[in-house]
Amino acid sequence: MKTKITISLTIVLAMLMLNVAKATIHTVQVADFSFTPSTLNINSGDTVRWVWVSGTHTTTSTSVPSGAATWDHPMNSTSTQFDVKFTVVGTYNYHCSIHPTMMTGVITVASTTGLPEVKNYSFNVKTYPIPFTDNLSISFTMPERGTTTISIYDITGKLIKILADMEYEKGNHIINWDGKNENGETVNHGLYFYMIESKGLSKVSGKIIFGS
Ligand SMILES: [Cu+2]
Repeated sequence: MKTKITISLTIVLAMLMLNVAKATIHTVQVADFSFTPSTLNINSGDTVRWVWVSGTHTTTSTSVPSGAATWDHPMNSTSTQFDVKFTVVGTYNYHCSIHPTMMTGVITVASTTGLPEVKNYSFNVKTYPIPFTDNLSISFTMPERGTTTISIYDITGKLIKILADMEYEKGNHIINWDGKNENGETVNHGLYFYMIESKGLSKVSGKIIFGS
């Protein structure tokens, strides 16, 4: 039983963490008559993948930062996918050369240099007491100011409670969970986990035990 719970938790954690590892390919759907999403904010080193959905179009750069490569590629039933890896920071405008006024898109590429170690930042999370019965404290450290979501999930990966979704200053913080879900009901005793996600920084999670 204990092994089973541990395996389930590991799978759930892995599923939640997957977003971080997979964040380097961004898909844009090409259809009549739009790029979706038309605006993308990505990091240097990320890839944008245009995927054909319908019609006859192109993805064609309009303006790119100095030093960056341009592109012009058909998107139709025989050319359904096209990747560009972005390594030069700046703003890229692109369009469909067949529908230049209707179909446009913007990609903004941000630098990641200087922040690589922060990407896997652990937030120095500590939870106490273990186990907790009526109030759990989660302490964490922000390496820099950032918009951060702190949530509680159950063993199946179901969201139980969003504790915070706000801007935190650099430094130490403590947030509490009273064992209640979004409806204010006290949840069953058992294994849960917290997740701390800060845009552009990192995403971490760990287990907590509610009740003995
Ligand atoms: Cu088009």
